[in-house]
Amino acid sequence: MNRLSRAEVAARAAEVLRGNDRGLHTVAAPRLYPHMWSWDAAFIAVGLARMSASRALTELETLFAAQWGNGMVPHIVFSANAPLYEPGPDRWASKETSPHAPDHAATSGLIQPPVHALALRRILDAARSSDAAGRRDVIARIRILWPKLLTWHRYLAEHRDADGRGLLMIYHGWESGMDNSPRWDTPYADVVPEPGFRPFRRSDLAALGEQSQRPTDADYVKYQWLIEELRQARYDDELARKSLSFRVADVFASAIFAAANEDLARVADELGLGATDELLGYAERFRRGVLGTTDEDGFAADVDLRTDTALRTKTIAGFAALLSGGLDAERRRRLVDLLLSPAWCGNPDLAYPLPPSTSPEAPEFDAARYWRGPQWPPMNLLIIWGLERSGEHDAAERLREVALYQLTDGVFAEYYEPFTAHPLGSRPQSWSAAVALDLVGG
Ligand code: 9WN
Repeated sequence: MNRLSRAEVAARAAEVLRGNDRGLHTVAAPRLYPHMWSWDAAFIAVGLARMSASRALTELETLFAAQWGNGMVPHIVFSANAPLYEPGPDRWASKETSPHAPDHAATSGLIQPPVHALALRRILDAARSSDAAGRRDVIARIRILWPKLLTWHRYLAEHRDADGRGLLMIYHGWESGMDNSPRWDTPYADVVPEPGFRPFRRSDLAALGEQSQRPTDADYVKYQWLIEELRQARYDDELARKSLSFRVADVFASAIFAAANEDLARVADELGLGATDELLGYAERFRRGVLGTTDEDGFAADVDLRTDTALRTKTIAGFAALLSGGLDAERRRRLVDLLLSPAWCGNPDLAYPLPPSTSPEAPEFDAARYWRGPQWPPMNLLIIWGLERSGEHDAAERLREVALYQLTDGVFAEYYEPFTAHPLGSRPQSWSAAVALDLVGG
C-alpha cells in the first residue's frame, strides 16, 4: 500500500473536510451520515482549528444554533435536501413533541458525549497564532458562544445526573456514540418493542452496501423502539429518567464531561467570563463519579441504572479515568500497563498497536462490526488526550505516531479492522480526516 507523507496526509485530510463542507457545517460523511452530528462536529472543529480557527468556530456556532431551550444539544442537526437518513426529522418529530425544541432547525432528541468544550479550548489556542484582526474576531465570537456551552453543561449536570452521583445518564446507546458496543448488550436485552411496532427502513445498509460492518437488524429495531419511547415521554427528562427501558450511566461520556468542564473553565478564566468555580465543581463531581466505578487496575465500568449494577465489559470505555484524571500514581501506572498489554494495544495480532473498541480477548469481540472491535480514529485521539492529561507523555507520543500512521493510507475510513488494517464503514469520514489534521499538528 502507498503511504502518504505527513504533509500529504494533512493536505488530503484538508481536501476531505473541504469536500464535506456545506458552508456553515460539515457533514459527518457524504452518503451514510449526510447531516451534522454533535460529537462529530466537535472533532471536526478540532481538525478545522489546524486550518482556520474562524471556520472551526463556525462549526460549533452552527451546532449550538440548534440547541434546545432547556440547554440540550441534539445529536443530529438535519440539513435540508440531503440524501435519505433514517431516522429522519419526521421520526423524531421534535418540534411537534417538545416545547424545548427549536423552531428554526430540525433535530433529533438525543445527546452525544460533550466533547465540545475540548474543541473550544483548541480553537482559542489556535486563534493565538492568527493575525490580530482574526484573533479579535474569534475571541469576540467565543465570548458569545461560551454561555451556550455553559447552558449545555448545566443541562447535563442537572438533568442527566439528577441525583448528583457524577455519572451521566443516557437513554439510548446512540447517546454514548458507541451504538452497538458490548457495553450495552445487557441493558438492551431488556428493551422489548411493543408488539405491532413498525420499524422504519434502514438507510444505512443501502448507503454502505455492507451488512457485516453495521449493527444487526435485531439491534436496529431496539434503537428505533427507544426513539418511540422517548417520543412518548415527550423528550421530557423527568419522565424519561423514570420510564425509558434503557437507562444507563455512561462512564466514558462522564469522563469526557469532567475534562470538558475543566477546559470550559480554562477558556472562561482566560477570557474573564466567570462561572469557573461552578465548572470546576462539575469537573470534580464527575471525576469522582468515574473513579467510583473503577477496579484495582483503574478500569472503569458503566452502570445499569434500572438495576443499579455495574456493567464490566472489556471495552475502550474502561479507560475513562485517563480522561477524567484523579487516579493515584500506582493505579494510573496499572491502567497504562493494561492499555499497552496484549489484552489491548499490545495484542500481537494487531496490525497497529492502537486501542480496539473492544478487547480482542473479550468474548463479544468482532473484528469488523462497528463498535464491537474495530479501531476508531477519534477514540485514538481521546485516549491520547487522556494519556496527555494524565501526564503519560511517552505513551501518548507513541500512540500519536501510530494513530497518524494508520491514517497515512489516505482513506479516512470511519473505522479500521484491527488485524488487517482494512478500512471499514463510511469514507471519507469527516472526523477521521479531522483527527489526522490534529495528529499532524503544526
Ligand atoms: C447514529 C456519525 C455517527 C457517530 C456515531 C456513530 C454513528 C449513527 C448511526 O455515526 O451513529 O447516531 O447512524 O449509526 O456510531 O458515533 O457520531 O458519524
